[in-house]
Amino acid sequence: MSEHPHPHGGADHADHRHGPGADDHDHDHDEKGGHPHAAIDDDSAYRPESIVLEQALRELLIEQGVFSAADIQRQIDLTESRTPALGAQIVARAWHDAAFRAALLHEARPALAAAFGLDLANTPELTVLENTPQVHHVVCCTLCSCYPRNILGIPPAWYKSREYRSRVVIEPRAVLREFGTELPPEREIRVVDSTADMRYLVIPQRPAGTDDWDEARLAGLVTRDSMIGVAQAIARSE
Ligand SMILES: [Co+2]
Repeated sequence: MSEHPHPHGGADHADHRHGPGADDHDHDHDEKGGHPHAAIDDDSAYRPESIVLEQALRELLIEQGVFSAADIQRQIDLTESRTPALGAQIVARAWHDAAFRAALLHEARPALAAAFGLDLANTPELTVLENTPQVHHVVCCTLCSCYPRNILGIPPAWYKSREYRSRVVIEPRAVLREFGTELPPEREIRVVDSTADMRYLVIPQRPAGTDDWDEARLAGLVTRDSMIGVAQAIARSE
């Protein structure tokens, strides 16, 4: 595949498992923003089963008072307000502050609540993994598109593609190479599979020559892809 494997078709999410509650769910709302639940007009006769089921379930849960349409909109707005810039700040802090890094690796959600004021209590468990000279972690969701949206925002299209989801677990080294990431043959690659109950964030290796950098400058080296593990952090330019 090229750097960005072809995007998935709409039916990719038919198997989707939602976590409990409305938080951090994975199915694709309108990624362009706007009104994700615009009335279905009949311009297109084709509606995938997953769309029909989602609407039916959502309407039922609203009708039963489990949550309101406004709750859903609020959660969508929150998710869409999150971008990889937040993840980059978190990684930069972890590089810079050994105590925070240890707390983050030990139990991510309380560490993030304390250091960044993030309320992740009702979101899926988050595990932070650290890339080292010995081990490189790569994140995927083999089932659908589970992703730490509360930290990184909306996942890229390739992350949700069937090609990425299936190939990265079988031949991670080859997939990484297609992203331009060449790892030494002796480095172990661990692929972790996200689920409705567990999300992952990768701390990439800190680039050499940045020992005296402050957090803001370090954050500029942390890309979205490096926090998924398909890339390394940007090397310091001389
Ligand atoms: Co998933």
